[in-house]
Amino acid sequence: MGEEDSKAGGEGMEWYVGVPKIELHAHLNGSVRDSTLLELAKALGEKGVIVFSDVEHVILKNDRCLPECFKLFDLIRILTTDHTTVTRITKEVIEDFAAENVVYLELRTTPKKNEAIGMSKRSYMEAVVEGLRTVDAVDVCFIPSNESTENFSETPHTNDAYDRKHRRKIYVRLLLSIDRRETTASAMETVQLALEMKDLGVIGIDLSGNPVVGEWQTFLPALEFAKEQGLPISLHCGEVPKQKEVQAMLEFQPQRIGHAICFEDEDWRQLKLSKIPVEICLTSNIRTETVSCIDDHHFVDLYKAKHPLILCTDDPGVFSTSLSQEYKLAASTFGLGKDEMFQLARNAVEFIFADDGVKKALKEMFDSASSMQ
Ligand code: 6MZ
Repeated sequence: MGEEDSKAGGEGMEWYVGVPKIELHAHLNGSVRDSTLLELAKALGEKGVIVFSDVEHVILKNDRCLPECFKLFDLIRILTTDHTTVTRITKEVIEDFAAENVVYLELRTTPKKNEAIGMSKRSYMEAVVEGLRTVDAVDVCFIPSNESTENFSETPHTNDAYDRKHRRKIYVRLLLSIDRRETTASAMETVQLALEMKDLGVIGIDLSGNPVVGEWQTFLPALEFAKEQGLPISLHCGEVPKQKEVQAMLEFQPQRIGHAICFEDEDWRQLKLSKIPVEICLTSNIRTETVSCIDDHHFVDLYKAKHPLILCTDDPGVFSTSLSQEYKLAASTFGLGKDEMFQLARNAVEFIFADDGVKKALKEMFDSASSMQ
């Protein structure tokens, strides 16, 4: 697709790490470092809650089909679901994304209840927000009302201002996920919570979870309520063949969809007409074998059709990837040049759920980065 002499696929990782990037499809519990999972598993092993040797190889395994992924998510849930750990993993995940120059992150997570330890969906989310507050390696902007005067290109006048400007900065917004195992009432509770936490960076709703589980009709009332209330929605769509559901999801007109794999010709036609942006997760699709071979990935068709696309990681911990690696993979597989990759990263600004003030700040930052390319 690109000119031979400007191919980015041949660049080292440094270029992909250095380029500013926007991540719009990352699940919190799918982004946990292996080292943290192993440490948590060891601690629970010592308490006799799990047998460490039974889970160690599960955590370290690299290739997982889709059903195996959901078994791993159940294990991760056991390891991470207490308030202190939720705060810790949130902090680490933000630091990891910021370290590879992700400048805007929409992190999604499923609010969880665990009565045995006094955890409600709200207290789970408060622990996530606490994680955002405790990040110290980077400035985290997540409270919308604090951001109006901040931008990436502020001119420094004093040493303090100079230090502030040169600290790494990341905008973070949260999407609350509805798990496909949930009931209508539970999904509704999540949407209500999202509305109540808008001032704390919660910006939208995601529908995810094992795609073979649950019925669209179960979640529809909550999703319609979210839509009425003006909450943007991203749906996991077509991860497995379920044509009726894909049709219903496209008719619902969410703000974005994730994956878009098992589509019939008519679905592709409708998707392209709709211009609904697609969150593309290359490594995830290959590892879970939902796409048979990367050369056949629908990225190519959608990219050629100039359909709105965003490269994302899905679960960088579970799939041992990073956003920089996803960019490198796309460039080398599809023959995209540096300019095309930079443009792909910049285009994502249009599809974020945050407001125009954040979009403006991000565009300025991309513009100043482009002059340094
Ligand atoms: C569908 C996925 C997913 O919410 O506990 N999740 N749902 N398809 C995928 N592709 C592989 N990857 C992750 O993060 C983990 C949860 O995100 C959803 C699943 O519900 C998983 O349990 P949180 O932070």
